[in-house]
Amino acid sequence: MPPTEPETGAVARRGPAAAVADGRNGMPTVLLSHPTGGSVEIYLHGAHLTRWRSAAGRELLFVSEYSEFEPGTAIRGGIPVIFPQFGPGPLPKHGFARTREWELVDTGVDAEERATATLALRDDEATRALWPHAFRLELTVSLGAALELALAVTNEGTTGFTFTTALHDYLAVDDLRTARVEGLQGARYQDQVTGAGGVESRAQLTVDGEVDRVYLGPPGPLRVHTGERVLTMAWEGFSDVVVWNPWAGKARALPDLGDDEYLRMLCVETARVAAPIRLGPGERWRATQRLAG
Ligand code: TA6
Repeated sequence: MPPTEPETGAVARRGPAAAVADGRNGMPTVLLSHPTGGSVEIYLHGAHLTRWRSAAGRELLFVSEYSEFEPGTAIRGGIPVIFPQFGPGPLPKHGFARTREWELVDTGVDAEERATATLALRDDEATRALWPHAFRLELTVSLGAALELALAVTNEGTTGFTFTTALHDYLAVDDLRTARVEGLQGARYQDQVTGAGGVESRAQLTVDGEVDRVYLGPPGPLRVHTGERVLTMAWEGFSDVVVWNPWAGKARALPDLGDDEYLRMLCVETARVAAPIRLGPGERWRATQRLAG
C-alpha cells in the first residue's frame, strides 16, 4: 500500500492507515490504525502519543481528565518525549521537546505492514535561547500488533553536545495497588524520593506509596501486570528504566492530575539518564521502545 497522504479524513478500516485530524482545542493530531483493530493518536504538540487502543478496544495509556491541551504546556499522560534534559536542571524540567510543536514529516506503511508516522523537531530561536545547539529530533511511531516508538537525535551543528532523554510512558492500570512490574530484579537503582541507592530485590514490584526510581541498565523486557492484562515493554538504545507514581499527596499538588487519578496510572519509562549521550557534529543516536499489550 502506498504512503497515505496526511490529510483530514476518517481513518480507513481495511489496511494500516494514517490520517490527520483536529484534537482537543483544535490541536493537530495524527491517527494511525491497523487491521488488527489497534489505533493510536499522536499530538504534533510534543509528538505526544495520547492514545493507544488495543484491538479489543481497551485504552492502554493513561491521560488525565485534567490535562491541559495548550501550547507551551505538557500534556499529562500518554507518552511525553523528554529531551534534552531528563528531570530538573538548568533547562525547564524534562526539557522542551514535550512543549514544542513538531512537524509531521511522513506517514505510510512499512515493510512489516505497520502504519507509521514520523514527526520531527528542529532547533529554532526559542530552543537555541535555552540550549545553544543545532539538532534534529525524530520520533517514528509504528503500529502493528505491537506499538514501536523510535527516537533519533542528530547533531546538526559544528560543536558537540550532551543530552539526557526518555519516553515517559503513563501506562493505564486497573488499580495501582494490585499492579506489578516484573523484570527489574537485580538492577541497581537510584531512589529519587529517599536519595538512597540500592539493588532491586523484588521479582515483582508493587506500589504502595510514592515511587520515583531510576533503574540503571536493566536488560528488559519488563512485564507490567494489571488486572487480567500483561503489557510487555522492550527497548534498544535506552539504558535506564524509571518507575514513577506520585501517590496521593503529590497527586494533590499536581493541578493537571485528579486527586484519585494516581490509582489508574503507573509511569514506566525507558531512558538515558545516568550516562548522558554525547554527539559530535553530524552524529546520530537512535533508540526504540516496543510495547505489546
Ligand atoms: O520520571 C519521573 C519524574 O521525573 C518524577 O520525578 C516526576 O516529577 C515526573 O517525572 C513528572 O514530571 P512532570 O514535570 O511531568 O510533572
